[in-house]
Amino acid sequence: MFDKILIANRGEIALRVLRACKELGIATVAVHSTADADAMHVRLADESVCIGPPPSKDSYLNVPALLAACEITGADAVHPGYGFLSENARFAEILSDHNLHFIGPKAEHIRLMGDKIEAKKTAKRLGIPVVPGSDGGVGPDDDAMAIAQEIGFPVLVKAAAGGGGRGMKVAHTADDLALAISTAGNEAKAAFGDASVYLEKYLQKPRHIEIQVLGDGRGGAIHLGERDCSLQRRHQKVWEESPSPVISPEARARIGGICAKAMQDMQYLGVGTIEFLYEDGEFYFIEMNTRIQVEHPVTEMITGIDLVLEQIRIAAGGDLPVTQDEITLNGHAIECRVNAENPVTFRPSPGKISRYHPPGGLGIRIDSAVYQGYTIPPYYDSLVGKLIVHGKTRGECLMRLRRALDEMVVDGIETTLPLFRALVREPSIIDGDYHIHWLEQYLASGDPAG
Ligand code: MV4
Repeated sequence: MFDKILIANRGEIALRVLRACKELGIATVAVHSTADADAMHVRLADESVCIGPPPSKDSYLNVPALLAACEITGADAVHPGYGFLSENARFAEILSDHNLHFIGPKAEHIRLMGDKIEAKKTAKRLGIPVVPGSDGGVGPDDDAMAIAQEIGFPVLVKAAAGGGGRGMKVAHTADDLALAISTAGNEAKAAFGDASVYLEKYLQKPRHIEIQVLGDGRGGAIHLGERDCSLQRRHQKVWEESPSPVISPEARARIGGICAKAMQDMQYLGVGTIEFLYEDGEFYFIEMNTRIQVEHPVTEMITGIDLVLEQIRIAAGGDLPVTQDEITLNGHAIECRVNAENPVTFRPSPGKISRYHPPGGLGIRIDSAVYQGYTIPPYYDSLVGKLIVHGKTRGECLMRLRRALDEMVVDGIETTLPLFRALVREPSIIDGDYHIHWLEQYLASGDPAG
C-alpha cells in the first residue's frame, strides 16, 4: 500500500479522496493555488503545498510544481480526482518516470479512450454495441456523402478529440453535410488542435446511460450497474440517478456483462465509465471515461462499494473487492449538483457563504468542501456541493430528496437549489420520463425556478 498520497485536485473531490486515504491509514498531501489557501481540503490534509497562482494552468495543471510537491513531501502516489490532469496520459507516464504511482488506469488506456475514434473502434472490437456510423475518421479523400447516405439522415458530425459536446454538428439533410463537416472540423481544430471528425446516426431523443466498471489490470473486471445522467444543461450534468428508471434487470445484466467482459479482455485497471445513448431499448456506445466521475456517489449508495477507496487499493496492486455475483443493487439513489449559479440564467455566483445548513437524516449524504464563511473563488467550477439521497425505492428517494432540499440553506450567494425544488415536483421527473433534451426544453418553456 502507498504511504503518502498527494491529491492533485481541489474542492469536494479532494475531500472525498482525503476521506478514503484517512480510512486506509495513508498520509495525505493537499496542493492548492493561492486562491485556495483557506480551502477545506488544505485544512484537512496532513500537509499542504502551494503550487501556484489562481489560474488552473499555473497551479492544478502545473506538472513541474506537482512533481516538486511530491519530492518535497515524499509522496509516493498521486490521486488526480476528476477534471484537471485526471485523463492526461502523459501526466501518468511522467509520474511513472519519476517512480511515482498514478492512481488511475494504465496510460495506454487513458490515451486510447481520449481519442473518440479509437475508443469507438476498440469498443466495437470488444463486442460493445456502437452508434451506426463511419468506421473511423472521415478524411478529405473519403466520400462523406456516400457514408452519410448509407447511415441515413439526420447524421451527427463529431470531433475525434471531442467530448463535452464541442465540435459536434447535426446534418439534418444532405444539403447540411458539407457545412456540418467543415464547421465541426474547424471548431475541433481550434479547441483541440485536431480537426479529425467522424459521422454517426443522430439519435433524436435518447437517454444518457453510463455503466460503472472496475478492473484489476490483470483480466479481472466487474460492473456496478448504470447511472442515468440524462438531465443535463449545456453538457453539464445536473441530476444523476441509479438505477435508471427505464432499465430492466435483464437489460442491465446484458449491457453490464458486455462491459465487464470488454474490460476483462483489455485488462483495464481501476474505475471506468462506459457511456451509452439509450433509445428504443437499445444501447449505443459513445465514449469511455477513464476517471472517477462526479456522480460516482449514486453507485456507491446502492452498491455499498467505496469507489475511491477501491481505486487506491487497486492502484497499489490489490484485488477487486467483490465478484460480480456478490454485487447487489440496493434501493435507489439520486444526486443533485448544487451550483453557485443563478437558477434561471445560470450566471456564476461566486462569493461568501454567509449561512450554511446542510440537510441531514436517514439516507442523506452531502459531498461538499464549503463551510459557513467560506468564499467560493471565481476561478474554478461553480459546484457548491452534491446532495445525494438514498431510499429503498425511487419513490422513497424522491420523498427524502424533496424534504432535504427544503431543509438545505446556502445564503450569501445564488445557488441552483430553487431549480431542484421545482424539479422534484415535476410530473415527468417524478415519473422518470425524461431524455437528454428534456431539461433544456423545460428551462426554455418558462420560469420554473422563479
Ligand atoms: C450523440 C447524440 C445523438 N446522437 N450522438 C453530446 C456530448 C457527447 N459526449 C455525446 N453527445 C451526444 N452524442 C449521437 N449519435 C446526442 C448527444 C447529446 C447529448 C448526449 C448526452 C447527454 C446530453 C446530450 C445533449 C446534447 C447532445
